[in-house]
Amino acid sequence: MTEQNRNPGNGGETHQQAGGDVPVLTTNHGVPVSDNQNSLKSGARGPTLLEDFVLREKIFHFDHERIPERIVHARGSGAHGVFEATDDISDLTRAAVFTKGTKTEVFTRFSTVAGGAGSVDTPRDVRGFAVKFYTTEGNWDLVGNNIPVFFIQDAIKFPDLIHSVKMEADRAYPQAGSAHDTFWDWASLTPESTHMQLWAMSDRTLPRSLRMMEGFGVHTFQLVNAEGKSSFVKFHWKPRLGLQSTIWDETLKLQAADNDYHRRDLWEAIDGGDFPEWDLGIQVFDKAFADAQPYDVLDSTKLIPEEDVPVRIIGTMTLNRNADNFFAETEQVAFLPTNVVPGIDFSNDPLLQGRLFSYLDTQKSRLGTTNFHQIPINAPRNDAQNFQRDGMMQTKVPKGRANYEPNSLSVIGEDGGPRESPNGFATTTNPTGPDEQGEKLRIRAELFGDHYSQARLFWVSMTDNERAHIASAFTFELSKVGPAHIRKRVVANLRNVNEELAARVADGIGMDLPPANPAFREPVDMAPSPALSIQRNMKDTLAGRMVGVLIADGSDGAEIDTVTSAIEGAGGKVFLVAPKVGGAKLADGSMKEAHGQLAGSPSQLFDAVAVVLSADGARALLKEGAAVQWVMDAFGHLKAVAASADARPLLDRAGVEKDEGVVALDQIASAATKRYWAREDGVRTLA
Ligand code: HDD
Repeated sequence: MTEQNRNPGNGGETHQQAGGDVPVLTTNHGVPVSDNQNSLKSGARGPTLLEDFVLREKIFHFDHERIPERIVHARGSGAHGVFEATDDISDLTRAAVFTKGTKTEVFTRFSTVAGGAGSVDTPRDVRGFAVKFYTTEGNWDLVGNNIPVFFIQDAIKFPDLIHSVKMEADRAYPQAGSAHDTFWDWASLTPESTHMQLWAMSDRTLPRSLRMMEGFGVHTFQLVNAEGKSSFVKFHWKPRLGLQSTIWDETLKLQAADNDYHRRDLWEAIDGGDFPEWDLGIQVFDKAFADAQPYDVLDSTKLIPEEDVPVRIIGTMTLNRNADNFFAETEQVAFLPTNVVPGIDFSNDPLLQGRLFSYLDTQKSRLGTTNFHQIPINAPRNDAQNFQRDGMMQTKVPKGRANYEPNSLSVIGEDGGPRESPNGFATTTNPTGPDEQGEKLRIRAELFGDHYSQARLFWVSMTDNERAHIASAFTFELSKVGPAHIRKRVVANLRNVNEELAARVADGIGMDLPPANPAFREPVDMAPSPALSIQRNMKDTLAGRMVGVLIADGSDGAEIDTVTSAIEGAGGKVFLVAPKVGGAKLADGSMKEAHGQLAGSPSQLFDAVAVVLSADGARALLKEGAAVQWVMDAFGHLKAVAASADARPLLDRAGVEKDEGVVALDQIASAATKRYWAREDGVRTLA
């Protein structure tokens, strides 16, 4: 316990003094500090003295607190957890992390891509999904996204993509979104980005929660078994809470209501013991399968439909502990796609190959030292042993003279240092075959020239509502693009994906349909893949969801209790909202404390709402814009609205029409698990 002490010599200010078990405050060099609040002066009103090392160290350290933020994925949230291997795949890989029953510590960081570290959580953007597995054979980093494909096929294009999507170079806006000239200029000139454009304009980039999104390793990797046999593999993370996204208007309002919406949601879930879980799945295939597809499996703008190669679940990740310190862990964690372990290997995907260089380089510049692997969050749990030495901020003290290999000093009794292992990582013989080796050319393989087939696949795999959202998203983004020739090029490109999509967008932005962009390679039609739809993969559940309950003076306590127990009984959480933060005076005169005040707790923060009001309470709230908006938005955002009979006037004022999602209070638990898609306007069935 800290004992507070008023220092009479300094205006009675508060000083905290060590005593009992409270540690003594020291400088970075361990010197005890007697006064942390007053700099050393020459007389009470005199100048501050240069010899004040306590002041200088404190301010110097502060001045250096920031490190360069990540050039992409700067804004992120991380958590610790555990991965448990649940299936025997020793026929496919010798990786120890996959030995059935093995539990491996992990650290996972989710991120947006384009915005800076201080930007918001809910722009329309791809989300990073990076997992560091601290395996017994070293760290394996699976550095993926929540979308299974990427904008480009070759890493040499990455700086162009990122320059175009980040804030524009002269004006430094927009901070975190793609709805601006430079991104669409670049994208419209890069047909290979079309498939990912559709994903980016879909609800995938508006996740309801980080806990409700899939993750993908994106590239084709290889698994290698103990006999050296390799198989191609794609990695998938499947959230136990199902997929869920927000709709656009809801997303915009969420941004206004809470810049930290996703960060807070993840933190609070873990803090409250509601640990998010994902199953890890693999799609395994061989060269014969790869050769038979109308796309190249080494092309990161393509996916493999789950209907063609089912996802086999091989383990589960549970995030069960928040970071102790954001900077030390979430900011300093350094992911490296080069971190693979024996039994996992790369493929010749040119995007992956380029990443292998980029991340090591970036971590050295970001963290300032070649010894960044010694920072606790990055350090392998099986202790690194080699002859790499010295460098800035070396924290280890290697012993002995032998810092080279081969050496023979151990024979004379001195430690000769670590030795190679026959079981160590060995690059597998490349199963893509000798035809991949050859002349040195700046070239891409033939099938990489198909830019539209999978964009078509994505479009036909969506529900009617999802397609409407994609068309609206293109329309919105292009409405923010100034030069007409860029808008035209995007639409010309979309004609190769789907004529109706192109027509809807052209109509949305008020443009005549331009001629189609010539396709480099004629697209083919693939069978729809229901696995790509969020709406089809949502779970009717209240687990991980929160219901906002609006109460006011005069509300019936019994009704509030009924609603609360129904929601909690179904695994959901209740958030009581009242006009005053102190709560509401219920019908029986008792006070009911609220979790939040109406103006600060708009309904976009919740998955469904209940309105528990007396006739007087409802009448009073008719005059409150925030209350009317609260109900109107919940209905407009396709959420269940449950209400007491006396609350009906408020629902009427908010334009709530009767449908199956508008229910009596006792129906809340089952109604709240769904979204009511039929309420959406402008949804057409696929032509
Ligand atoms: Fe990347 C960070 C994911 C292509 C270069 N990337 C970064 C992070 C994720 C991804 C999740 C944040 C990791 C964290 O939380 O710290 N990146 C991807 C995926 C890609 C991809 C799924 C394609 C399939 N990236 C990619 C390419 C390059 C980079 C082609 C460069 C050639 N990425 C970087 C980087 C970053 C990064 C500049 C910035 C900060 C960092 O590495 O640690 O090196």
